[in-house]
Amino acid sequence: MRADHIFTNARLATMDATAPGLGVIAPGMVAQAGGQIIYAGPPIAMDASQTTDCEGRWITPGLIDCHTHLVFAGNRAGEFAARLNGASYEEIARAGGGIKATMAATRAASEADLVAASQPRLNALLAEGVTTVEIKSGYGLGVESELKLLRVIAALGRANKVDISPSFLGAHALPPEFTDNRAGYVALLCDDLIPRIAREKLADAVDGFCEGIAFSPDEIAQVFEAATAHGLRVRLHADQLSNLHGAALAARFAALSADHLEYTDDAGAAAMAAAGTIAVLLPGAFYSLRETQAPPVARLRAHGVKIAVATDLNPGTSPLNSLLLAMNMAATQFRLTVEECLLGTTRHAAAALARADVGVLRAGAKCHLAIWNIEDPAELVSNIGFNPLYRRIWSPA
Ligand code: DI6
Ligand code: FE
Repeated sequence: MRADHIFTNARLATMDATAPGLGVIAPGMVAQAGGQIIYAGPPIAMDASQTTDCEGRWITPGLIDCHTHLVFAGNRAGEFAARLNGASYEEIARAGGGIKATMAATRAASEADLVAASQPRLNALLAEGVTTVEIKSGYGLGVESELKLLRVIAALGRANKVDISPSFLGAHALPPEFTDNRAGYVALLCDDLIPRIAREKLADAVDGFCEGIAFSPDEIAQVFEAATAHGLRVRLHADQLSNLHGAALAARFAALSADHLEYTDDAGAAAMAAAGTIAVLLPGAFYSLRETQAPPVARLRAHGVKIAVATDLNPGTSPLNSLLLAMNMAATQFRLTVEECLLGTTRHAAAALARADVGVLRAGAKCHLAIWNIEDPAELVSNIGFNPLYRRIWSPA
């Protein structure tokens, strides 16, 4: 076996499901050929065109942020201040702020403006060893403006050494021009945008915001019927601010993930387990909104629901531009274990994106690596505001 590049003298946290815990192999090595891992295991002799001596450093799979809204214009710092003065997120949204405020700024921005505004946010994630990012539309809320966002997301994928997983989130908020015609907007999503997005392969999945200030379970079901009819998987912002049984609705459509879940009940957790739907926990929104009801982690564990952790990077509820800090928050705010946090930003996050070729160090996976200046993988969760990345390896398809 000959490799293009081998990474020797390392300690591996493979995240391999066939091994317990983090799948630690120490000492270990990783071999890459043609952009794929051809070997991850104890040191063996192997010819290679290039060798990197990792000097005992830890190697994990490149991290995966499986839930972001990082393409947007403007900022909502003023709303943050208003919430500190007692206004609620819902009150601000019902008064025309929130998502609609960012919609106005995003509609006014050109594709070039949006790429330029989003690139620094993406850079910050990549600087922390992230090699795969899910990015949602959802701030256009109209045909051309949503297509513009999906084009910007595709442009970011072409311009950066990163795997991008685009999601269509037209069902994020009701745009002002449809205030008196909810059914008309839902029909626009189902009959115009989703067929076109599926045809032009502009998104891998369709997302929705099932909440009193957004879309009802019935409206989301219509959107998900259309997505399914056009061969697109679904994911859902579910039970974030109230229990509308969004988790069970997501499971009914075999959703890749149900996200937030602060108000999900036991029936929702059981339905997710039966459907294999990943629970994506978003501590940035919980923290920024100063929520008090944490997701039902014990119920999710009891039912065997796989848990992922993401930034939910967005200008309103979660202006959190650090996946490392998101892991720390998930541990301290939601009491996830270190192992749950690390699996939650690797193997389980990959499952939320229907990717089996990232998030794990094993032969056949893409060679996306993060090499760390740490003595213990737990440092990736315990650190607050410190980035121990030594080197990020991303391999083109
Ligand atoms: N839930 C959230 O927390 C974000 N979207 C969603 O459905 C909020 C997005 C924003 O406030 O801009
Ligand atoms: Fe979100």
